[in-house]
Amino acid sequence: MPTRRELIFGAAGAAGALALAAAARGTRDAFRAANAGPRGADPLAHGPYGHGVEPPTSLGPAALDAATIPPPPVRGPVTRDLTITQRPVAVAQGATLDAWTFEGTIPGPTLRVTEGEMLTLRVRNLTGHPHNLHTHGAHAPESDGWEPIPPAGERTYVLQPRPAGIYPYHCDLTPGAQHLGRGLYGLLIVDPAAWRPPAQERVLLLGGFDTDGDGRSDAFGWNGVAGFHARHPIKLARATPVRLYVANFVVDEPVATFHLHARTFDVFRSGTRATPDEHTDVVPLTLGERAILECTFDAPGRYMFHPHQARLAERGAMGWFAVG
Ligand SMILES: [Cu+2]
Repeated sequence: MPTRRELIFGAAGAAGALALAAAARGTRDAFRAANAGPRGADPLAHGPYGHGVEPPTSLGPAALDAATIPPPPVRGPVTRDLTITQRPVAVAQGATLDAWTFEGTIPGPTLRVTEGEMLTLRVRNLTGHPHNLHTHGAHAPESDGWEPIPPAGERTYVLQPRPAGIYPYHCDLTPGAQHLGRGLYGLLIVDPAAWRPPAQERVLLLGGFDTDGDGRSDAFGWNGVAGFHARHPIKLARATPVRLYVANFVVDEPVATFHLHARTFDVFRSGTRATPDEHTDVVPLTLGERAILECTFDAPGRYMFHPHQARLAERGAMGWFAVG
C-alpha cells in the first residue's frame, strides 16, 4: 500500500515517490528514536501524568505565544494577506512535517474582526498544488472559498462574518486529511459589537500529526506542536477571568474533548450566544467544532488540561496552566 507521501507526490514519478518514502522512513525513525526512551516506551514510566511525545528541543517557552495569545479585538474593517507555502515544520522532537501552511505556521494566524465589519483576505498560493481558504460562518457565498486557487494563483475573499462567534478557516480541498492534516487551518474570532468583557485570552487549536507517513495521526498537540504545553505551561494570573478559544482540527479521530482539572468552566458552544450553554469540566468537540470556555482560577497552582481520549493525551496533547 502506498504511503501518504507517495500518494501526494504520485505525479512526481516513481523515483520521486521512492525518495520521499525514504525521507518519510528517516523522519519516522528519528521520531521513534527521540521518543523511545522510558517515556515513549511506557508513558506511565515517568509518573502518573504520562505524555509519550516530547516537543522539539529547539522551541523555548515563548515559542508558541504568537499562536496561543490572540490579537486584541479591533474596530473597523480588517484586511489580511495570507500566503500559502510548503515548508518543513517541527511538530515534535525528531518529527518534521512536510507542511502546507498559512503564513508559515501551523496553525495559521488567528484572525479577528468585530461583527458587522468587513474582513478582506488576500490569499496567495506559492505551492505547487491547488489550495483555497474556506471560512466557516455566514457570509457571501462567492467568498466562501471552495474554489481551488491554482499554484502561483491568488484570490481575494471579502466577507462580513456573522454571527459573533469563533470559526475555523481552512483549506477545503480533498483529500482533507492532507490539506488539513498538513497544517492549513486556523481560527477566526468574530467579536460581538459590544465586546466581551476583558479577560486573559488564549487560543488552543488541537491538531494531529502524521509523523511516519502512514496516513494516520500519531502525535497530537495544541497550536501545532506535540508535547509543548507539558514542558512549557501556559502562564495565567489568578483571580482574573480567563477566556479560552478551543477548537478541534484532528482529521482522523471521531472526537476530542477538552478536559480541565481542578476547575469548572462556562461553555459557549461556537461562541454564538451571550449566555453559557453549560457549566462543566469536559467539552466534546468533533472535527471543526469549537467552544469558548470561561472561568477564573482563584487559587495558584498547576492545572492540567488534555483531551480525555487517552491516545491523544498520551501522545502530546496533555498540557498545564501555571496559575500564579
Ligand atoms: Cu489545500
